[in-house]
Amino acid sequence: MITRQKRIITYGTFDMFHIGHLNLLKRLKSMADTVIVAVSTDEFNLGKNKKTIIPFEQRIKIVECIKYVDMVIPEKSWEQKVEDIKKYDVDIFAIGKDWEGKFDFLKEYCEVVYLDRTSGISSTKLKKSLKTLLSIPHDELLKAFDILETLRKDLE
Ligand code: C2G
Repeated sequence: MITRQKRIITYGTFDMFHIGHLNLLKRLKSMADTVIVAVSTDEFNLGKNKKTIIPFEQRIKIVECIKYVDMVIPEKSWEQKVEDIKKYDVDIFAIGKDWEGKFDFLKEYCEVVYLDRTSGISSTKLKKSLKTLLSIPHDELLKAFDILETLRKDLE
């Protein structure tokens, strides 16, 4: 008896793609045969009050190239999830636990799973570190690099 392929969908910004995103997508692939990822457009992110560093066209290309991902679509609105689940015949909706409970209304259409997040990393944290680094005056950074270079040479 041929069992139908199981299909799972998730939604996200995937800005500054990092190990937290990769762990989630890898987990999805272990849960289903087909992994569909809806990547938030820049316009949709403005509605989430999320300013992305990497533009949508690049974010969706990066996600598309992840070996665990079978298909990518744009996430343009909060309302599209029900339509997507029907259109792509989805069995499971999955997303990180930071959204726990927010999408229970989808249980009417498919299984809803909230997955553990990867601790210690987030696009917000990466942006903050980048901002701190960029706020250091240029000459101070050069001084720091000189010191590091001297230390490196001493250790040779
Ligand atoms: N994630 C994770 N561990 C992290 C960071 C993120 O597991 N350290 C997961 C999130 O829980 C989410 C996915 O990676 O399931 C994408 O994270 P974001 O890009 O931050 O997604 P978000 O902006 O929250 O968009 O309609 C739903 C929204 O579009 C979700």
